[in-house]
Amino acid sequence: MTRKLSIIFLAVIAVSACAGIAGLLLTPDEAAQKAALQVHENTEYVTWVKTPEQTEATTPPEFFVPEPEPFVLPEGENLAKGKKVEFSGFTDVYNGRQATDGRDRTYWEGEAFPSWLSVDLEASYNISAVTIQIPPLRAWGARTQVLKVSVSLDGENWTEVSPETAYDFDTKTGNGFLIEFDAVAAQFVRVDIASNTGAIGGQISELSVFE
Ligand SMILES: [Ca+2]
Repeated sequence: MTRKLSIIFLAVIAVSACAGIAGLLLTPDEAAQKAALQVHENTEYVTWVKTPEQTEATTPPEFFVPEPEPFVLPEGENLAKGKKVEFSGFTDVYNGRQATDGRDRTYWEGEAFPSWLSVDLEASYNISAVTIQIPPLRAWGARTQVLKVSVSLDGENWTEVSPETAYDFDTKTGNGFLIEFDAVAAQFVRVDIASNTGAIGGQISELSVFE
């Protein structure tokens, strides 16, 4: 390499180094502006929007999802809690036993319509109310179940105490219903579900029975 070429080469290196150092010495604002300009050069159709001034995080009203309302059980002992059940069938792991386990997030789901589930109270009681719940969770969208309630002393001969009715389950109203009727002696309580807009079968997370 000739002396002249060596000088030119060293000059190029020096200029490049100075440019690099100048880039490193940009203030944060200058660096951000430079980065934005580079993006702008590479994206012809980008629309730049200035972010609004705000002092705290905000959520648009249409994005707000209210907390589920708690479902309040009647006073008194739930005679069905922990008691044996029989049922028409079940889906996946959603066995009927989960309808009387005392936990409102575990549930029974029938595999087809009509679905039915009954509980044996193990003794006769003068009962006057049942509650039917599904899990009180946001993920459970609103649904309508058409169902009726019957009672029995022997598990074979049934008396209807609440006629077939459409119940609109919604987390806004606790995802549960209290069904009251004239007091009647019964050892068995059965729920027949004719349809459910939210699943392929009936769904109950807790069937509770009260005197
Ligand atoms: Ca349960």
